[in-house]
Amino acid sequence: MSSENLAREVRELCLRLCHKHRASHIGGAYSVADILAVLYQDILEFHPEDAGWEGRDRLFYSKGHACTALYAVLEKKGFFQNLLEEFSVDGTYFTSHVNHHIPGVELSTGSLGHALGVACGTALAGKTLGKSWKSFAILSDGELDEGSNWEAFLFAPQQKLTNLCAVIDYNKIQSFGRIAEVLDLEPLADKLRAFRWQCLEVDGHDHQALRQALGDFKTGKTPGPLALVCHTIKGKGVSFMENQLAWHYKSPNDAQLEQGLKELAAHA
Ligand SMILES: Cc1ncc(C[n+]2csc(CCOP(=O)(O)OP(=O)(O)O)c2C)c(N)n1
Ligand SMILES: [Mg+2]
Repeated sequence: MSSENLAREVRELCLRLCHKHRASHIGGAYSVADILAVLYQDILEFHPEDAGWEGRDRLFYSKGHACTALYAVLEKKGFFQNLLEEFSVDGTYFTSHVNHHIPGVELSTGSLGHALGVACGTALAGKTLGKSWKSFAILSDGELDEGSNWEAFLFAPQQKLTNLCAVIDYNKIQSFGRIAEVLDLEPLADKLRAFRWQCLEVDGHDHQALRQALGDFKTGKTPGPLALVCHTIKGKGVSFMENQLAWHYKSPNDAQLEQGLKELAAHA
């Protein structure tokens, strides 16, 4: 399957999950869907039947509120089944913020600002032990308001973590407004470079650009610590959700489900 098709299937499943279980955060799931699809289709090494395989690349998904996108891609890649039935149901592990009891999930997240520090520690362990696997963290832009991220941004170059990549889903919207209005991050790339990171900027919905940048990191052509700033659109893929703050919270009703599925299918 192509990463483009995987991303479309992930978006369809996110929509069904949020509709069926009255769940939130589809906007942030849609901004990161292409990033996850490229990573899981073309970049990361893993074995779904042996999720804890020692040689796997480690992906730490910091924006745990947008759990549907990660759960959907893991199910599509064969880590588990029955997500649509079990999501957010009492007694299952499919909590509505990311849960590490689920096969393929490295770290429980939802309290923002934690995954980059853990990814740093894991990268340091891998480097110390001479392992070839890589450590990735996926961050949202609003969560960069958390100071813990900036401690990790300081730490990684000091430790020469060439095996660490921070992927930033820069969708320009957080929970109560636009990033530029709530707490501006600009000039983000310059800040990261001043912290002595390699920093690349890409269109986070352009699969070829994502594949190139992430592939060069994975093969060692672009050594880390690498910050990949992905310019994205919150709600990308369904017209009435795009760039709309309300879709941080809303769950689709029956008519919105139908309309969304129609729009996603049109891109097949
Ligand atoms: C430590 C912490 N503070 C506050 C929240 C509440 N919260 C949930 S999502 C969110 C921000 C969402 O915006 P962003 O981080 O940009 O995520 P995305 O746009 O990718 O959905 C906040 C503040 C939280 N989850 N964790
Ligand atoms: Mg955001």
